[in-house]
Amino acid sequence: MTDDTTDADGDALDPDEVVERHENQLDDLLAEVDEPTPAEDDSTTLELAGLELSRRDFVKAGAATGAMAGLAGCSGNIGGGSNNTTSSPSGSSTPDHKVAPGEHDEYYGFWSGGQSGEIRVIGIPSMRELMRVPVFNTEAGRGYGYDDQTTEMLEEAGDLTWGDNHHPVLSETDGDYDGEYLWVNDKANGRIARVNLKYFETDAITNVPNTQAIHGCSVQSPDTGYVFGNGEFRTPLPNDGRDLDNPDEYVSLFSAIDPETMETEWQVKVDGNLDIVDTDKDGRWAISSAYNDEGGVTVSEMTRDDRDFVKAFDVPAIEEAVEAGEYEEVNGVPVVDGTQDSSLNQGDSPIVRYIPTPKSPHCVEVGPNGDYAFVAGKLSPTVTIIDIDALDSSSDPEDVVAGRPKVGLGPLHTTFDGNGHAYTSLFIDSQAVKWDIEAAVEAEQGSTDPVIEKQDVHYNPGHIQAVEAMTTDPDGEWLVSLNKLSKDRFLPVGPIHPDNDQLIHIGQGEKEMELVADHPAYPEPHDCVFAHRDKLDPATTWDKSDYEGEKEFVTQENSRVERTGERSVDVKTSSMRSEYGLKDFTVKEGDEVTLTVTNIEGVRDVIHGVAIPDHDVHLSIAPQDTREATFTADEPGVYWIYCTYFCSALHLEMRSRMLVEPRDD
Ligand code: RUQ
Ligand code: CUA
Repeated sequence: MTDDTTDADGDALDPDEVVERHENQLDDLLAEVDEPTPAEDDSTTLELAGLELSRRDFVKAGAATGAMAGLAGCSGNIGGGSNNTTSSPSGSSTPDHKVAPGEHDEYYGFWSGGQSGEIRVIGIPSMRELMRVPVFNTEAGRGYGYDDQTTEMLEEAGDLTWGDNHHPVLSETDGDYDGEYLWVNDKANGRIARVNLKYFETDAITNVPNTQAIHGCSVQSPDTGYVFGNGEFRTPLPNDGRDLDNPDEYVSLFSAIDPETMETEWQVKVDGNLDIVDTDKDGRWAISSAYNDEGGVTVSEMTRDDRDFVKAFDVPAIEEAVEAGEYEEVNGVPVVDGTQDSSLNQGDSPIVRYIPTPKSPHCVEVGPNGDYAFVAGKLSPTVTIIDIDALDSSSDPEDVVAGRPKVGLGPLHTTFDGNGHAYTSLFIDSQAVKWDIEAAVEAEQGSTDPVIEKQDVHYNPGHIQAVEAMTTDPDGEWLVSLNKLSKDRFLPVGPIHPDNDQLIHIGQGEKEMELVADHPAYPEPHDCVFAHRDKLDPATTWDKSDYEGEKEFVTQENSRVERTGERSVDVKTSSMRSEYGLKDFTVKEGDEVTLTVTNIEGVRDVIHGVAIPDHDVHLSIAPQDTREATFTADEPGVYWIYCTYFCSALHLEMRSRMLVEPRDD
């Protein structure tokens, strides 16, 4: 079957042309379907009869009927090859993803919240949202950005009110999740944050020097040696007003961050815009997808050439260069030159290997056994398979490409079931495609033979993740497709529609893919990562030794008011059911008040809150935790302090008073 996305040599055509052609085909088809024509086949008519004919449904209709799929011609694979089937439940019973009331999910899912700047914790397979962890945003429900500690952390990280978080990654020990930490990038502001999974709280945010947009984020396997961040936007180095309109001098930076201190240890400047990064399972190579090796600043400049280059960073070689002083220091960080012309990239052991891919690919994921990295084509309907061992042994960059199967239109992200299959999201086809990795390595480049099956999803998908797919031993039972470009699948709620996460059953990779659940999601559920529940051990109360020396543990007995200056006062109080240690306290008009509150409850579950009307104060305090808020008492009067959690039958009576005396001087 002829393909409309490549020329005779298998090279991708101009991307605009491909997309435009595809859209036109869809439009033509919709027009045809709008005018009912006599069916050649009764079952086709029945299939189509109940459909609301919108673009979102259309892909489903096309895939469900061979005749329509043939017309669509939008994928070389739909209805095209004997081994390419579109999954249909065909009488199989729907796998049960329901989790009974009171039962727990098997997996924690950590969703990056996109523009919301938060992390969401979602149970799999139920898809129930369990918790939201504010990261780059503020969130009154958890007092995040209201208590002193989190406010200072946000201020020190740039004093910004939001982030665009894309890629959550979990800490590893021996290549498996150890349940300690999660890191996530802020694409909008070049930051990386860490969430402590003992408390499900953000405990550090670092503003990575010299970068404007951290896009890819990954940990160095197998033991979280570094957290890597891909600087996507090219800027002058340093970006201090020099080279404003001289894009030849712009660079993007690959950054290595110490997971404990969150300091940036070193950076490597490279050609092109860095996209996503993953590491091999030994931590030797960090592999980044990239686009715009042209160094352009407009779309046409960025897509001028047929090729872009994946960057494979040889981590020990870069460490040696840093050790040997082969860097320039910029804003306190050693920056090693990894551009193609760098002296460090000549010879047989370059610090960064440049591997050609079709232009403007997207994303890279390393498979579970660490043999291959997979780079989705985005504009090309292929996935480039990189042989990681060959990075070391071959001097010809073309040799490291182990395969390039043709999987469908708009491939963006790939995930794994641990049984030799890859699953790739197809943005334009609105499908998840399952294909055989070894078959793809053995097949000719551009072959569709490795494709096993396609599953329709609704809306255009972005990330796709199977359970524990990023470990060395994926579980492969469930897969989530995170869809983009929300349209109209749920009750309309105004012009901005809910996004959509879809749960697909894949068995251990031996089953046909089956869509089992649809869930609306708040914009934007960008990416997710799953850990089996046995790998996490969250605390049920705070361990006060974790903040000893930083914050006081205030008991009922030592609740007190201490004047610390002419215009400053410390107020320290406990909280328990159903009273505060201080029934009231007096300060003076204009005082800066630092209020410290400890929740002295010894049992789990009992949270207390502290709200002071008109002072923008809210603390949310778990058992055995202490929180502080600093504010100015600028209006004389009586202010009722109340608890914001309904903690007992006497919750409404759980109160204290702040008495603000007029200042006469
Ligand atoms: S990558 S566009 Cu997650 Cu597809 Cu940021
Ligand atoms: Cu404490 Cu309500």
